[in-house]
Amino acid sequence: MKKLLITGFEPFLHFKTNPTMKIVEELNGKEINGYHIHGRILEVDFSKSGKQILDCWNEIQPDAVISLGLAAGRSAITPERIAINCNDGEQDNSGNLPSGEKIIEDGPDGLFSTLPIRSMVNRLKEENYPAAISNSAGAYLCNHVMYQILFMLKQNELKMPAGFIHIPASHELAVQIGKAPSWSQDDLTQAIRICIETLDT
Ligand code: PCA
Repeated sequence: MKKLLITGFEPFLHFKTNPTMKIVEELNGKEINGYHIHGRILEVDFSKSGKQILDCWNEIQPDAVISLGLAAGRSAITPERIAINCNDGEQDNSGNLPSGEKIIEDGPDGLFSTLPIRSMVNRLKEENYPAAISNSAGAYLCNHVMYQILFMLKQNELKMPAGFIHIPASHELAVQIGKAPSWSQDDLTQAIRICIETLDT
């Protein structure tokens, strides 16, 4: 059976929970669309998360990689189109405060997702889940891990579906932060299940 590495992130900034963790916990060990799911949680730390996702890849030797991140304020599931070679944003959980440095000194400016992002969005909409392709994953940790995994795959000429999907806040998180569009945790998980079902289509 093929293997899918799916990653989520721990809570960060002022968000006391991260709904990506619950999705990963829920899907870990399941079999979907011919993939056995291996779930892992990454730290929100510029000095650690890149190595963590590459270590997970080495340990599991997956056939596909989907990383998940919270984009509080977005109202739809948004597969990301591209990762950029840049670290920027607010302090991470360890106090690192990047200011536009390159992730890989001589790496390409951008690396495109190899997930079937258009099919994912179409399938989600067919099932009445709001979805759209996003043209920017930002420059924070989500972009960072997306760039790290895509760079490693490109360097090693490994062809497999890999990329990143941002998700809206859960209701639980929206109650905490206020004024954010939110989805039920079950709908978030179901939407990611649909994305997995879209792999290889
Ligand atoms: N979202 C952040 C980092 C962790 C997460 O879940 C981001 O969009 O970069």
